[in-house]
Parts: sequence; structure tokens; C-alpha cells
Amino acid sequence: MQRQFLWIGFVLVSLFLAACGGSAPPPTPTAAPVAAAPADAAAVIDVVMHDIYFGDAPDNIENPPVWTVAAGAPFTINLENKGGLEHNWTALKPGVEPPMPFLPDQHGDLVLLTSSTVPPGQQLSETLTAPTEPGEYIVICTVAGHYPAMQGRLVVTP
Ligand SMILES: [Cu+2]
Repeated sequence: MQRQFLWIGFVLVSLFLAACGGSAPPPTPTAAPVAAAPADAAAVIDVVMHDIYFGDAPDNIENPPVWTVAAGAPFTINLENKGGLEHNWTALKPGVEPPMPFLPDQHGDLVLLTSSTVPPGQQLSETLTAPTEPGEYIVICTVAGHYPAMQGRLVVTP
């Protein structure tokens, strides 16, 4: 009989301790979610150049490669020329229908933003500033005769 009381007392004390003594520290407040930058607007874009197309396949006309940057922000462009000709990466002003052939000497006023021309087999990186107006811009290589085979799109996100 006495052992039963001891046992009940033990259970009651255990329950009391579990309820009161086992108090966990208050939950730490979680940080408020931070507004994320647009998922695919990059501060760095990689551009591979071949004779005569951007990217991995000579299908720029049907399937132009797309690079995405944030409006008005500086971005790094890494250019890698894997071809035997010189190439560049040039975004044209909005609404421009690129003439064929595109002749840099005659059509320079259509250019919005351009990289340096990369000699065959070389790489370079430079910093450009994205257009301030969101939208889609046609990108071409302005070396005479490379457009329309060599083209892409620059998407500028707000
Ligand atoms: Cu080119």
C-alpha cells in the first residue's frame, strides 16, 4: 500500500516537472521574408560565340539565346569566342528591325549597348549597364554578315 502511494507521488511530481520545469525557451522570431530579386535576372551573363552564332547551336534564328538582366543595373558580361572570326555582343534600340546586312559603319545609330569585339579564340569580361527600360531587346553580332545567323535576346526585368 505504501509503495503504491510512493508510486503515485512519483508520477504526480514527474507530471508537475514536465509541465512546469520543462518549459522550452520562447521560439526565436523568424526573419521576415526578404523580397527576392527576380529569379533569373543575373548580375553576370555568359556569352559563348562561334562562327557564326551565339551559344551552343547554330539555331539562333529559330531559337535565339536569351540573357536576362535587371533594368538599369550594371552587369558583368563574360564573352568567350570559340570561333575563328571576331565577334561582338550588341543590343539594339527598342523596336529596331535590324537591317540585312547590318553594317556597323552605316547602322551605328541603331546600337543601344555593345561589348568590345572579341578576337578569335579569346575571352574577355567587361561591365555594362542594362537599359533602364524593361523589355526585350534584339542582340546581334554587328560584324558584317553575322546577323541574322548570330542573334539573341536581352530581357530586361523591372
Ligand atoms: Cu560575329
